[in-house]
Amino acid sequence: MNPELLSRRAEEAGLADVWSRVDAGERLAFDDAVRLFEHEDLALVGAMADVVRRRLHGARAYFNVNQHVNYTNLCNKLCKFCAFQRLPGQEGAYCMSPEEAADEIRKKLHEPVTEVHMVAGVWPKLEYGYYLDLLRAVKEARPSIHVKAFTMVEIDEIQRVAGKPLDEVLLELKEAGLDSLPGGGAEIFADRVHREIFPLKIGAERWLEIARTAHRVGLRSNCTMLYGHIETIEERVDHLERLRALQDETGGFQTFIPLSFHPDNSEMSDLPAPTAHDDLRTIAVSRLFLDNVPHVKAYWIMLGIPTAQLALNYGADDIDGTVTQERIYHDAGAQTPQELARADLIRLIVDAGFEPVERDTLYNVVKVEEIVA
Ligand code: V47
Repeated sequence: MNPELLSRRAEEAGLADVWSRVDAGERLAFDDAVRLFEHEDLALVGAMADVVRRRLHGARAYFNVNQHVNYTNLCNKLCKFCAFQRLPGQEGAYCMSPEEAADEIRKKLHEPVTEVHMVAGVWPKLEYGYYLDLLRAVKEARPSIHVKAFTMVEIDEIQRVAGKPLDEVLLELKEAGLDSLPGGGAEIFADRVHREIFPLKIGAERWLEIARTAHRVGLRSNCTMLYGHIETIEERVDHLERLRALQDETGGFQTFIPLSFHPDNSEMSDLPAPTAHDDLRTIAVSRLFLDNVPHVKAYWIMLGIPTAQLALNYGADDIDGTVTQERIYHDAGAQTPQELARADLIRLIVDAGFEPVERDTLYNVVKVEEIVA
């Protein structure tokens, strides 16, 4: 939308004050974000986010060539939203040995994979040495791979079994091959939601403390928000505000990934999944509010390909990667394929009108694709 039209539309919609802050590159307040979430004109909110997205990244849309290794689905946290967790003896329960995880990496040696995304359930019987061996085995199988592993929730557990100070544990994991951390496990920071749907898992303070310490020892991470279940709009904005405050302090978050709740096969399967409308709005408001986080990811696995493509016009600049072997969302009913080829990712970005840029995990450019009309 051209700036004059946008300005006029914002005026008519009662959002002139918010638009003037966006236009001037000023920070939005809590109430601004609530108003954007509640405003009926989604296209207008999206157009504002698109201005910010293009200011930061032009027409570039990032992707990477990655693979997922979910090393175990054993978990004692019993989060109500999760369809992936199993207890020992339950059908489908598994735990990979470090060598089995490394086999998953070896299976893809013929493909130009640059990152492994390795997350799993929390299982207290796994010893500290298991996690170190897991990292070493994966790195040995493919020394050039970037290992993005362990959410803050897993790090909390790893520190518990290590019995050492957090910074020491993070440095030892780094030494064993950990390169950065994914953004999961944050869910919604509000205590009310924590108590209600994931009471056994770490809460906001601990999640933020681990992220702060990881950033301090030189590990970058992502950050997430699981939305579309029982949280209120104010609780979403509170979550975004706490992430923004930590980012002001450390600058260690690379990408924000809004995670759209998938209810199937979970204890909350009676709830409807968020609509595409809500997905696009959440991406747009996140882009506008998180002024200090460089990237916003539209994770195609959970949004579906059409919504992920549209999201590139609503503030997102990244669609994640080829993925291969994702299990958390597919157990929760995701209908998307389990992997996309590099060429498919490029095609879907070009079809959406953007310029595909293959990145590594730290957003160094691997390759800018020639766009063939
Ligand atoms: O922490 C679990 C969420 C997260 C469900 O950092 C669910 O690049 C929706 O964090 N419906 C793990 N969400 C995934 C994650 C992630 C994904 C892609 C990229 C990155 C990154 C991180 O998935 C969990 C939890 O918040 N989750 N179950 C569900 N039924």
